[in-house]
This record gives sequence, C-alpha cells and structure tokens, in this order.
Amino acid sequence: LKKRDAVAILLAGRALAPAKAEGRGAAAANIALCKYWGKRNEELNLPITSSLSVSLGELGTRTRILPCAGRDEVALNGQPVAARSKFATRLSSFLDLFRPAAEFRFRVETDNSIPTAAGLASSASGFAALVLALNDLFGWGLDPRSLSILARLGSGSAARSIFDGFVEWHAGAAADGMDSFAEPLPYEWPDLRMGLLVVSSEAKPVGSREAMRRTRRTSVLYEAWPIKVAHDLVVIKDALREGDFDLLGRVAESNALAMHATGLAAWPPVLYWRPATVAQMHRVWEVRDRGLRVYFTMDAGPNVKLLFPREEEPSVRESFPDVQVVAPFGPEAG
Ligand code: 2P0
Repeated sequence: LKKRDAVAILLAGRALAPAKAEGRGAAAANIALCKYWGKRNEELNLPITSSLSVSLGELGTRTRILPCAGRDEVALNGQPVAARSKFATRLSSFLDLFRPAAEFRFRVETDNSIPTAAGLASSASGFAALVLALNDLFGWGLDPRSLSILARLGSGSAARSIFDGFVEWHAGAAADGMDSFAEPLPYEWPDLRMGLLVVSSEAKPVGSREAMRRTRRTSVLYEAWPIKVAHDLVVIKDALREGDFDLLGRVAESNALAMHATGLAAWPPVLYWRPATVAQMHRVWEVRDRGLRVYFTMDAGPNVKLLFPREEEPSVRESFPDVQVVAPFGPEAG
C-alpha cells in the first residue's frame, strides 16, 4: 500500500478542487512523554508501538495554502525557501498526493513560533498545520481521526499535533494504517510546565528516520523497547488520572533514557548526547536530590527538555538560567 492509496481511502471520493481562495491551519508542536521509536511500515509511518505526548500550546506552526502557477512556492517565516532545499522538496512530495491535476501548483506560507534554535522538531506541527490547511482549502470537512492519519503520512509525530493537551497515538495493527491515529486524552494539567534547554543547534549527525531504522534493524536492545513502552503507557495514564506529577516525570525520564539506550547498541551507533547534554542531566539529578520536583526528557537530538510543576518555576530558573519555559495548557493557566 502506498501513501496515495491511504489518501484515497481517507478522502473517500471527496473532490480535489479548491472550495475557496485559500486554506489555513494551525497546530502545536508536541513533546512525547512516551516516545515513538521504530516503524513497522516506513512508507506509511506506521509505528511499532503507541506513544503519548503533550502539545505545546502557543508554540507551533501556522500555515496558509493557495493555488499558484508555474512551480510550488514555499515561504518559511516570511522568507522564500529554495525549491531544491530539503524542506521544500519534502513539502512538494507530500503535496503531490493532493494535486487536482498534474500541473497544479501550491503556494505554502508557513510560520513557526518555535524559536529556530530551541531544538524542537517542527515537522510534527508543520505537517499537522499543512493537513488542516488542505482540509480547509478543499472543504473536505474531515473528522479529527482522518486528519491525524493524513498528518501521519507526512511525519509520524504529526499525527499527535492535530490535538492539544495530552495525546495518545495508537499504534494500530491494520496494514493500511486506518487504526493508527492519535486521540486527545481527557486530562488537563494547567500547572504543568516544560523547560527547553538548548545544548547545541548544530545539525544532528543522524536524522530520526535513519536512527529509528538503524536501531530497529541492528540494536539487540530494541526487542526490549515495546515491553518498556507497554508498561510506561499504562503508568503514564495512571499518573494522568491520579494527577501524580512525580510519577509522570519519573516515567517520562526513564522512557527517554531507554529510547536513547537502544541507539547505543545499534550499528553504526546512534548517540545524540553532547558533553553538555550529560552535564544538564547530572544537574537535574543534583537539584532533584535537593528536593526540586524536576525531570527531563530528550528527543532525537542533544537538547534537554525539563518537566516541572508551576510552583517550581522560580527554582528551576535559578538552577537553569538559560531555560525557556513553556506552559502547554496556556500561559494564563494555573
Ligand atoms: C517522538 N521522535 O515520539 C520521537 C522521539 C524522535 C524521538 O517522533 O520519520 O519526525 O517523520 O515519522 O515523527 C521524530 O520522528 O519521524 C519523533 P517520521 P518523526 O517525538
């Protein structure tokens, strides 16, 4: 099954004809508390396991899309993007799935409120916002589940960025991926804060796509990963239900460390940590020993993300002067 076949199932005969002059969409970035790490189908971005994230409220992507002539045009944060760049070619090949005619071209204007150096992936909010903008332009009126599946075809973690708050992406089992979509979880934690610590904004040595593939294929530790995730998902959902911040923090930190451990046993090895990454991890453990309620998570890069309750913000800022604090449920929350 190709992406195109999955799109045909989802659109179920809906027209590929613009219903209005332009479409708009907005989606938040998200950070996984239980990570997506490894695919069972690389064409459709079908994961081996389910995952669970929190969306970052105001931090994300806004996208406007409209028909244009000649060639696809892409602008990022107000600047034109070269057609041959990785960014524009990935976008154009996704848009190939939705052209009303072979010669049809799109203009895409996309703005990221994620600070470019914050070390946060923008593909999740980017593809989610793009799918919402296409749904608006073509007037499909798709349900959130279908939008989540469409976003997943662009980038796996984008399936989760369709929703705000805590979100679970169900791995599903179907070959066509129609049961692999995200859903919002009915918990709100207005006091939750995340802290972004930028360790390095250098390009990472291995993209997450290649890192997942390599780890799944060559790491002897990968067979333990689905077992770890099955356990962590249950405990994270217990923690959400009980409002137990420390339990959530412990499991999220342990899950991230386990994900990175699978990469170490891959060949060639995958290690995203820089010396400063490890220094920040030790710093978290030190301040936690002194009573601060702070935990960390990390994604496919060297940057560290802190998790803490709102009342710890002054102490966290004191211990991590460069931290950028995010309120996933809104800055007014709590
Ligand atoms: C996550 N990551 O759950 C995990 C943790 C990276 C580490 O989702 O190939 O950009 O587009 O499906 O979604 C990054 O992977 O990968 C990611 P594709 P994606 O957030």
